[in-house]
Amino acid sequence: MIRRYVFGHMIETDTVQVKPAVSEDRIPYFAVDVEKMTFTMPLGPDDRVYGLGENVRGINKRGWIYRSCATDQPYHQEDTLQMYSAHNFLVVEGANRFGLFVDYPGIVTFDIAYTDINTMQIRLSDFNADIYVITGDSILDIVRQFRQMIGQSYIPPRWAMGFGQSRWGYVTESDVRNVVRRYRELGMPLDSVYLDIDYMDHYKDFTVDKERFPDLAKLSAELKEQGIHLVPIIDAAVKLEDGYSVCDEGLEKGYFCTREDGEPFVGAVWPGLSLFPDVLSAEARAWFGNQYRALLDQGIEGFWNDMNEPAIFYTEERLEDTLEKVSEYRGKKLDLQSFWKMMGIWNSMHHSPGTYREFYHNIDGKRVCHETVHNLYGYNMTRAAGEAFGRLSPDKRILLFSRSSCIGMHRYGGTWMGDNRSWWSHLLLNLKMLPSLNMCGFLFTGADIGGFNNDTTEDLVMRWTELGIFTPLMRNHSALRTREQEVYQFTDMDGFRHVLSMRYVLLPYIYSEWVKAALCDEMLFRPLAFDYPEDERAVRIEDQLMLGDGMMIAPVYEQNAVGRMVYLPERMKLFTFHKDGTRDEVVLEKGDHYVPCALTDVIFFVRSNHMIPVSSGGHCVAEVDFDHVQFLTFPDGGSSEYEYYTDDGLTRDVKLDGHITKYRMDAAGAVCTA
Ligand code: MIG
Repeated sequence: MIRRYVFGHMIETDTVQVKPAVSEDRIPYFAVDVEKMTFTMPLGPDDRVYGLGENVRGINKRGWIYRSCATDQPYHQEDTLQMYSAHNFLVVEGANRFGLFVDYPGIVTFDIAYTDINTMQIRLSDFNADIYVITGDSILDIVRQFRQMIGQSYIPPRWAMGFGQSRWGYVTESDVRNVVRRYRELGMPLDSVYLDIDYMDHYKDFTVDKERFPDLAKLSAELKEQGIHLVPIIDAAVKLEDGYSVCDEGLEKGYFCTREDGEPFVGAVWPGLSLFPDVLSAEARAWFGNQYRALLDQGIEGFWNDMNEPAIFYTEERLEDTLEKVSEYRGKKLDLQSFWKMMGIWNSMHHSPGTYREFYHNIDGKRVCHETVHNLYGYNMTRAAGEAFGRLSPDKRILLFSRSSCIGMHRYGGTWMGDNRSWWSHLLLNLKMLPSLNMCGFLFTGADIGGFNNDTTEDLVMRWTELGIFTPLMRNHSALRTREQEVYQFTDMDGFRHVLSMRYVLLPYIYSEWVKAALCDEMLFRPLAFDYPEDERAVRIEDQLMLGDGMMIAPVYEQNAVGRMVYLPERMKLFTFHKDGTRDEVVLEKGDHYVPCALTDVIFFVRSNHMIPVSSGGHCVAEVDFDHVQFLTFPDGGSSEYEYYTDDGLTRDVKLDGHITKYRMDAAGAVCTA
C-alpha cells in the first residue's frame, strides 16, 4: 500500500507517474518538525536501511550521512556525503518495514544513525515535498510497488550490453580505429568504442572536429560492419560563441538559464565560457533534444551525457570576487590562520555550491532559482534526449546514459557511477551500488571498469572485468594521463580473452533477466537480505549479490587473493570457468565456504533446481545466437521451468507477449521446451 503525504507546494518533478490520493492521516513512523524541516524516527538496534541509489558505503546504509545534492565528485570515498545523483528512495527493515520516497527537487540530507546511532533524520531545504510511505509483505514487494509508481525503466538496444572500450584521450579517428584493430586482432569481443570530449570541435556539443574526424558518418558505417558502435559524449554546457548555431539559436529563443536580471547565465566548463540549456522548460527541452539529430544523422546510435549536475568550474563573477578577496592578503604578513583562510577562499571558487543560487530556470513561465530544483538538471537533460529519440528514432532503441540523475530519469536512460578510482575499494563499491540503484529504477548501470582516475594494475582490471561481465553497462574507461588500461596494454591476453568472452556466453541469461526486470518492475541485482530475509547471516552479507532468478555472484575484490569466503544461503552449485576452456561444477551445502578463484577464473553460483541459458559466445552481440541457447543447470531432485525472453534487440515496443520461450528441466537435468 502506498500513502502520499503533501507538505507545502512541491515543484513538480514528474518522477511519480501514478499518484495516489493524498492521505489525510499523519505520516506514520516519523515525528515531523516543520520549523527545522525534519522527519525523525528512532531506529532499533537491528533495523537496516536500504536504498539511496548511487552513494558511498554499504548496501545497508546505516551509519552515515548522505546528501542528495548532485555533485561532480571525482574524489569520492568513505567520507563523501554527496554523489553525482539524487536518489531519495529507501526501505527500512526491522521492527517496522516500509519504503520511503521523498519526492523533492532540492537538497535533502539523510542522516541515517550518524548524529545519533539510534535515530534516522531526514532534512529538507524547504518544506515543499511529497512524501510517500509504502508498506508491503517484503522488501521486494515494497520496491515493486515503488517502481510501478515511477514508471518503467529504460531499455537500451541489446548491442549496448556488449563490452565497450573508452578512454578520455582518444583524440583522432586513427586512435579509434587502433582500439578496434587491437581487439579484433587478438580475437577479443568488443561492441562499442566511446568518444570523449576530444571528438568535438572546441568542445562544442553536436559538432565534430573535421581534422580529427574528417568523416564521422563513414567511420561509423565502417565500424558497424565490424560490429562496433561509436558512442559520443554530450556535455551539458553549450559553448558561448558567436556563429555557433546551438548557441545563437538558444540565445535567440531564450532557451538558456538566466541570471536574476534575466540575462543569460554564463559559467566556465570545458568549452570555456558556456551557457546552460534550460532543460526544465518543456520547450527548451524539446529544442535541446532535437540537437542530437546532428549525430543520429551520421549513424550514431548511442550517447553518454556528462557534466550535468551541472558541473561548473567557475563563473567570471566568482573569479573576480575571489581574486579581489585573495588580493587583500597581498603584502600582509600571513600567519598560518589567515593563510588557510585565504586558501579556503581560493578553493571555494571551483564547483562552488553558491553558484547554484546565481541562476534561474523558466518553469511554466515562472522564474525558479536553480538551487531549489538543482537535482532535476541531469534528469531533464537526459529526458530531453530520451524524448527526442522517441520522435527521431521511433523504431529503434538508442543507447543513452547519464552521469547525473534523479529518480524519474530511469525512464529515459541509464547511469554510470561517475569518476571512480583505480582502487580495489571502488571495485567493491561498484558491487554495493548495483542493488541500491536497481531499487530506484536504474537497471542499466555499471562503473568504469579498471577505475577512471589513478593508475590501474593488470590484476585490478582483470578482477574488475570479472564483475563487469555481469553488469548491464560493461565499459572499460579511464582518465587522461592515467596509465592506459585497454586490456591489450597488459600481459595475459588469454586471460582477458577468456573473461571478456564469458560476458557473451552469459548474455542470453543477462538480457532475458534484464528485460523481464524492466518490464515487471523487478530488481536485477538483489542483496541476499531481500531473497533470504529469515537468514540472519544472509541479511548481513555485503559482498555477494543475487543476479536474476537463478544466480548468485561473489567476485574477488582483494588484490593478490586467489579465492574468497562465500556464504551460501542455500545449497547451490558453484561454476568455475578456467581460462584453458575447462570448467568445474561443484555442489556446495548451505553455509560458509572458501572458494578458490585464480586471477583469470570466472565464478558464480546457480541455485538449486535452476537453469541458466547461455550461448557459445561471439565477438560482438550480433554474433551471439540468442535463439539456440544451451543451459547451465543445477538439477537437485525437482523439476523447474525457465521463462526465456528474447527479441531482436532493437525494437522499441518491448513486451513479454510473444517473446517468451518456456523451458523445462527434469530431475535428471534434461532441458526441453515446455
Ligand atoms: O571533468 O569528458 O565523468 O567520464 O571522461 C571531467 C572527460 C569530464 C567526466 C566524466 C568522464 C569523462 C571526463 N569528464
